[in-house]
Amino acid sequence: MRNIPIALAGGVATLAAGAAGAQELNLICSADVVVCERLVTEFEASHDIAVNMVRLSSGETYAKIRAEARNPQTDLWWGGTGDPHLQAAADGLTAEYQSPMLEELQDWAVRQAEISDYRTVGVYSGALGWGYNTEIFEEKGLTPPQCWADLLNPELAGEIQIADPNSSGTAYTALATLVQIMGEDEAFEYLRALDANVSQYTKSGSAPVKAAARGETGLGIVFMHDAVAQAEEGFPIEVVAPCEGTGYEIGSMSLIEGAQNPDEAEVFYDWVLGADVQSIMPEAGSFQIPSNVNATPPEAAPDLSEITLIDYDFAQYGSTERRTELLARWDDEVGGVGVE
Ligand code: S7P
Repeated sequence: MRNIPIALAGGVATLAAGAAGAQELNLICSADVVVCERLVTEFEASHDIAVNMVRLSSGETYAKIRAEARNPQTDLWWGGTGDPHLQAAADGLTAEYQSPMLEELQDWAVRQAEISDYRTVGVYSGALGWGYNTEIFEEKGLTPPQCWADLLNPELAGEIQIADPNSSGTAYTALATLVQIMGEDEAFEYLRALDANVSQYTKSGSAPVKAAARGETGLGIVFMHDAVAQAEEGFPIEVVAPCEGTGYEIGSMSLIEGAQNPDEAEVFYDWVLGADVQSIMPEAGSFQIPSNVNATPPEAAPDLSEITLIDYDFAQYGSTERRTELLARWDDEVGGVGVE
């Protein structure tokens, strides 16, 4: 990983920066920081390209790329939920690219490319649900919720965390999922009622279940694979797929329009779609379903064929109009100040 220059009194020091003129890549990674760092390490070990990586949540990345549209500082955006990638594509913020690796990908990953005119592509998939701390629930005599409706139980007051959908792709997926299951007005009525049980709207999507794992809250609404990651680490977390059905993500990747290092970005893009690379993700605590048909899905990954999945409308909920409208309504009617 290339180190960033640090401003010091009297000058600028650079810690172990790459040689002048060396190839480099500016990457934003929107998945868990552990897998982001693992990918960078593997890539740098096999390529002569230094990677400057920043981990940002999906909604934050969209906002940054949009703000930098006239002078892009990012070359490639890997991971994070598909909706903001689709919005960036529709806004012309990401570049068209048809990777030779497309022929190795699952249909859902290719469809993500097709609906964006090849300005994004699917890299993994996973369903939304929650994880709860079995010890806290037992100690307090709480009934483990199995359905979205159960989360409104008054006995769960202050026990639930979910992220802020402005910064977090996970929380936006939850918002869009509830709208698709219940209808828009009913979903906002539900979210206002849920607010009574929510102790905190976090900035990052997986933070709620990390807090539940450490006993800071009872339950976190997250992608099920992020709850699995905590259970695999040995924390007392039980993973739930909501009984009414649930939404899912197609985690995506996009090249930035006007990138300073487009060739290096394409090298990483093709490499990270490879079966071998996708198969190492579980070693870094990442339990999504990989998009390469030849990659080995993690044994601990939730089995999507056993979960009632809604027919998530990615084109509609990834569109600028719908995403902007839903986020504005969430700000008006539910609110929340992002922390962490
Ligand atoms: O941790 C993996 C993961 O859940 O993180 C991504 C998530 O959207 C990033 O976090 P935010 O909710 O904070 O945006 C998912 O794409 C991925 O599966």
